[in-house]
Amino acid sequence: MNGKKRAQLEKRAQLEAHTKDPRESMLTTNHGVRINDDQNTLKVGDRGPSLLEDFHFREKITHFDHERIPERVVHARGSAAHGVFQVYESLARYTKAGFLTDPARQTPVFVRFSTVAGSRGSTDLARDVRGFAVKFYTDEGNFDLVGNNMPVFFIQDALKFPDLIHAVKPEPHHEIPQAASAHDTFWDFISLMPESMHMIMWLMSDRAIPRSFRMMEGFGVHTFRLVDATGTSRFVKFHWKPLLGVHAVAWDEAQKISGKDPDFHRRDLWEAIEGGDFPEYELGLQIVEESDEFAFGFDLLDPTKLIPEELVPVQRVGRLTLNRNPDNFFAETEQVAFHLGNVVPGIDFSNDPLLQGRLFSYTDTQLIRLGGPNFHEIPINRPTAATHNNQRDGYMRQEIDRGRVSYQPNSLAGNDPKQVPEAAGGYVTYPQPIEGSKVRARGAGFFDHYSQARMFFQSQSTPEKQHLIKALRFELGKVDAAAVRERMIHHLAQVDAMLATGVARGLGIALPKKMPAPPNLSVPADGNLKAHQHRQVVDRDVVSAALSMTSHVPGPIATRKVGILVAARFDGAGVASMVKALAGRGAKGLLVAAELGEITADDGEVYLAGLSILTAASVLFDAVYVAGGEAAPEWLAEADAIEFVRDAYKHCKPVAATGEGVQLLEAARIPVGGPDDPDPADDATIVATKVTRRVTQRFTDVMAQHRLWSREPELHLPL
Ligand code: HDD
Repeated sequence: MNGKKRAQLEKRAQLEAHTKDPRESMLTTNHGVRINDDQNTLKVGDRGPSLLEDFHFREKITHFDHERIPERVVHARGSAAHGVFQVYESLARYTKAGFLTDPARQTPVFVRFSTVAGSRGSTDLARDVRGFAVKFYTDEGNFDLVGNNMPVFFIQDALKFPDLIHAVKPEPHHEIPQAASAHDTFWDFISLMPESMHMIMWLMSDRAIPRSFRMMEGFGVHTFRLVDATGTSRFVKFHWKPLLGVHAVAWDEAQKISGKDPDFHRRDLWEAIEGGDFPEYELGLQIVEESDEFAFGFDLLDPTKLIPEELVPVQRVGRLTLNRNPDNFFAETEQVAFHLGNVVPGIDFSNDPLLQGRLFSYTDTQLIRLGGPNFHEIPINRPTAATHNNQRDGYMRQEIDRGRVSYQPNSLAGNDPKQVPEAAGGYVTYPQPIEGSKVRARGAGFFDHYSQARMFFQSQSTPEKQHLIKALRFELGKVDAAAVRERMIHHLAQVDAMLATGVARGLGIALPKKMPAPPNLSVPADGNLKAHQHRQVVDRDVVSAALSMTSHVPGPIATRKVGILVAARFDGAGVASMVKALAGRGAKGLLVAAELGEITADDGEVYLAGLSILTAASVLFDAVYVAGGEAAPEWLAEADAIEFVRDAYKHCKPVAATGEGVQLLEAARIPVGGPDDPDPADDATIVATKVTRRVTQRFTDVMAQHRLWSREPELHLPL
């Protein structure tokens, strides 16, 4: 939060306190009795003992003892924000949903981002899938789009979800490790689940360590249906495209951020919204006509497959803006209850077996988590659309239902509330014709587990491939069971030879000459696994540019943070013009000094250093600038300062230094470049004797590339 905004908020709070009815400031029990002493329990004499009749003490402690509710079994760690959604133009050609057909309508939303595996208090920077759950409070009822930041999932059938989660959660005997998939039970399970391979590619990629919730894509994952006013249904995949581009941090950085600021993503979201930098995403649709259901080499119902954007383009149809932080974390972020079954007329389900299973799980989980069937009455879950029905009672019922009639049909209350005809907005399920035998089986098109994994890997840029290989080396390197590691290498060899070789080499495993077929525990309906297993759904060398983060428009540098190292008597004019240039492009320069507090520049100007080399590290910034000044060489004796710039360089961030500040880069053995180097993609640092327009221009231009991944040393893998 900037100083001005904070001052405004404090002033508002003071004003509110001043204008409040004095009775509202009185401390009371939950039953309204005014409390005279909240410092001492009731005792016999001032040295006790305490008395059981102290109703104020008993009430306060009892409430405190019951303050916690069970955390979510998955996605426990979350951060959320309020906002609005508005469609650009009517989508009546696809759907009758009011919020998608009326461009004048602003639909309120509540969005919760999360990690999957960790507990409520775990680090934001775990390598993990991020939840991206959106509740639209539409005029026709709540619609929940409960997605992730990856477009596919680990498993094809919801029956396997508890197994997946048991495997990834901390191991049950010693509850280790927290918020990490790098352990035996996760990889044991995965090595026996070939259907996970595509998702594993995503999880091992940098998508699993986003720079910010504001800079990651979202996906509804499953194929859904849109139904128009004539009753025509089309298949749809939902996407969210962030306007700030799609960005990640480096794995080494993620691990360090987890120590320096485990709330990094939560803080980033909160501060951006407080500062008026509202995160924005466009809603994207991939529409597939019913007649094209079988036009793809894979099954649209298989949640381990995506539809390449090159085959079906993503149409950007509306904008989501997050513009308000929650007032209370527990009341809103913790108590919000999402459910895929919350749909509105015009949106319907497909038969994806994962989706179908989820339709059961979400309400079920809210019942235990929120303690009863009335969680829809909690303010954050309450629809803005009116509700009337004959459901009654239950724990914590808020509504005072009137009258004696709570059944339908009835004549005593005029048959109220009445069923609603479709023409008046009644929800009618799409009448999909179905025929078949009852079987425990999967569609024949579900059995190619490697082609899209390969497509993903081969679509990555060289640095992204390297990161993926290193991530697998890291994760499998933490696995003790040798057989599990080897089994994974067999799978990776089905995906891509370079990938398998690269990982095997890091693990010190020789690639076996003959790869045994990886295990496949699921069997197709016809029982003939072989017939389906190696069917290529995507040509061997197909790439989809959209899968690489580097192919996305990088987005502006607005809201990016630059750590400016300053020592006593620093180059005031230089720092001022650097901060101004950054502000000109919406970025923020923040002073980091040896100690917190006032620091005087060489021109006598006094600045406030809000961060010190002890409280900040370069992993918390997007770029680094070392200011000149006569005391700048004092940084050379400071190991933390050397690490500050060395890490920034290692994490491929833009680094600049001027005047005496350059000495720190030299001491850190960082290659230095000049502001006049012709190639803006140059991976060297920017150094100059003083800050000029050319320096600030060059620095902000390099920042616009966000990361100079080309700076990374290559793995040099043989094929
Ligand atoms: Fe789930 C929470 C996303 C498969 C069962 N899930 C949950 C949340 C997200 C997702 C974003 C957090 C919602 C929030 O912020 O409160 N889940 C997914 C996606 C999946 C998926 C994108 C696959 C495409 N989930 C999945 C399956 C099952 C569940 C197959 C069970 C059969 N998920 C749950 C749950 C949770 C949940 C246990 C825990 C807390 C909650 O629902 O409200 O019901």
